[in-house]
Amino acid sequence: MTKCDININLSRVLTMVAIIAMLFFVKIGLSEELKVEMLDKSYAPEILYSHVGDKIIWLKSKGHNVEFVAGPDSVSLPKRSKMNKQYDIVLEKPGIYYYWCTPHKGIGMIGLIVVGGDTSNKAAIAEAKAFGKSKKKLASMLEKL
Ligand SMILES: [Cu+2]
Repeated sequence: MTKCDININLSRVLTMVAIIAMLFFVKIGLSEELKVEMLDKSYAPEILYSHVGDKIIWLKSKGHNVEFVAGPDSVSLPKRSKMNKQYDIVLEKPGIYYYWCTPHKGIGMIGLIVVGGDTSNKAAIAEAKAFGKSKKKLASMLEKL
């Protein structure tokens, strides 16, 4: 093996390392942290737009939680959160996700998350369960998408 061959191999290895490092940073750079507040009887924002892979955080608030009701086809919905606790999730499948606050689901404390700009399951979400005041509210929120 000549000195020249070794140099070529080394430069290939360095190129590969550089590409892997770039992919790693691009992946990290694209995922954001998005925060949702749980106010008196509503979430803020009520409609959240996220990228695939963003971390979504509901900030700790007394008397509220997050319970997913519907999402894109065949997705397994995140577990219901504990009352009075911060809740973090990452959604990997594009589409609309619909959730409510368990004790306030009948008085309009509902939320939507649109992941990856995909609203193709809007009709299915419109058919999902909604109680009391939340029925009208869900319909009007879906109109805004
Ligand atoms: Cu609540």
